[in-house]
Amino acid sequence: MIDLIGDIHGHYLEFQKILKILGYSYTKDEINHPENRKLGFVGDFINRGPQSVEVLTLVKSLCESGKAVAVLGNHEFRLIQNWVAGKEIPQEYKAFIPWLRTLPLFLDLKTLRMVHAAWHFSSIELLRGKNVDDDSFILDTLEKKSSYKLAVDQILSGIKISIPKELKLKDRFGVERAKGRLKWWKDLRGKPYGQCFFSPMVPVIDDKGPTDEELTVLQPYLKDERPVFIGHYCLPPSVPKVNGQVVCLDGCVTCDKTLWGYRHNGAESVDASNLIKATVTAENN
Ligand SMILES: [Mn+2]
Repeated sequence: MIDLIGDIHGHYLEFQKILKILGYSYTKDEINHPENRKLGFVGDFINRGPQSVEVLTLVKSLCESGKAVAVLGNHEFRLIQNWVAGKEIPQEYKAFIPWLRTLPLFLDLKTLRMVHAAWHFSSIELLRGKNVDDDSFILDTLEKKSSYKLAVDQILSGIKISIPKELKLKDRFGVERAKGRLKWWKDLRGKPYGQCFFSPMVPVIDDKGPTDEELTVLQPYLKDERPVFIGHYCLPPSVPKVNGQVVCLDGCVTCDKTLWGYRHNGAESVDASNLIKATVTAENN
C-alpha cells in the first residue's frame, strides 16, 4: 500500500520527520518500510525551503529504486519549460532535469489517482500519452493559445476564475488576487465567492458569486470516482484536507512547518483519520 506525501518545497527536515512517523527507516544508501509500503509524491519538491537539492536527491533515489512514485508539480514543470526554452535555471537543479523529465503529469492507478492540483477530466484526456521529455510538447505548452498550455495549467495550477476587481480579495498572505482557485470537484453554481475558493480569501463574500457561464469549466469529481491525491493549495490549518474523494496534502510547509501525508490502504473511499502530519519546531528537530 502507499503513503502519500504533500508538497515538500525544499523542507528536508520535515520530509525526514514524516518518513520516520510513517515507519520508514533509512541509512545513507537505503530506505525501507517493515511492511514494504511505497511512497507517492504529489509534486513541488523544490523552491521556498532551504534544501531543495537534498529533497530532489532523496525523491529521485526512491523513485529509481522502485520504492516511490511521483508526479510533477507546477514548480518542476516551470523549471522544465525554462530549460527547454533555453532560459537560465538555477545551477543546482540542472543535474536533475533528465530525471524530472521522466516523471508523469498525473498518475491513474488501480486504487487511486495523483495529480498536483486538479483532476480535470478533459484536460487529463488531452494530456494522456504526452511526455515532458518531448521538447515539442513543452514548447507547445509555452504558446499562449495552446490547448496543451491550458490543460497543463488546469491540472498543475488549478481551475481559476477572475475575481471582480472591486472585491479586493486577498489570500492568506495578504496579497490581492486577480484570480481565485476553485473547489474544482464541486458543482458551484449559485454559490457566493466565499464558498467557491479552495484557498480561502478575505473578506468572505456571501452575497455575490461567479456566473454559471464562468463555471462551465468545472467537471465535478463524484463519490464513485477513485480517491485522488493533490497538493498545491497551501491550505491553512482550518481548511479540511479531505473533501469527498479529494485529499489535499498541501498545508503549506513553508509557513506552518508542517508536512502532510496520508496512509492509503486501498480503500475505495477516503478517511481523514488516515492523515499524518509532521511538524518541525526549533525544539524537536
Ligand atoms: Mn504547486
